[in-house]
Amino acid sequence: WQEPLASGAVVLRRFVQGDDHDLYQEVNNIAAQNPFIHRITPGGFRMSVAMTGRGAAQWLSGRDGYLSNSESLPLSDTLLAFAKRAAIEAGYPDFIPDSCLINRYAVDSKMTLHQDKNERDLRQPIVSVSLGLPAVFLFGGLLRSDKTSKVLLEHGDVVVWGGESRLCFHGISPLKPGIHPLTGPYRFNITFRKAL
Ligand code: MD5
Ligand code: FE
Repeated sequence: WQEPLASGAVVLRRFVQGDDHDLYQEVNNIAAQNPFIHRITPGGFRMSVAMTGRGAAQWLSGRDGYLSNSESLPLSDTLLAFAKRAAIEAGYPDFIPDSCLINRYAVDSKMTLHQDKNERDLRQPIVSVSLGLPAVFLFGGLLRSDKTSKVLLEHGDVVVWGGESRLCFHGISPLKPGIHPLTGPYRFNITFRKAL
């Protein structure tokens, strides 16, 4: 089912359905090639979220910024097809991602309020897939000081962030402990992006 969150942002509840095992396998395939790391923020703090990725998002392996397409490995057909299907469902039929970023949250991992604006064309949406343990998503406005609303994101939920919502401040509250049948003690979030 679709829930409009804001102008340009749509939650596709449980859109993953029976594809959850395949998507989780894709996460593990990517992590086998490019292990999860905890990045250090520009301010010198180790992030509680561990990250990996594929495509232009392989910047995670160390250096800053996105890789060019010629330096990066392509997304698998499974991932590409899934991301495009979600984008179409949300009204973005022209979305062709070139990268996916994968966030792994363990108990107490969180993401503080931020904007995603490293991508070249901010008119392109971001497709975000939640797997495993649930998390409280904090959805703000265009100013850091705008008040935030809370949205529970559960296993299989997909959110497509486009239009006016693309530059909204957002974050994730500290993950509560739990064990999920597919992912164990973790929440994974896959974001599909057109970075270049
Ligand atoms: C997560 N990841 O659950 C989130 C899901 C990230 C990140 O925030 O940067 O890796 S993506 C949420 C998102 C993306 C783009 C715009 C907006 C939210 N928004 O306007 O609220 O790990
Ligand atoms: Fe973000």
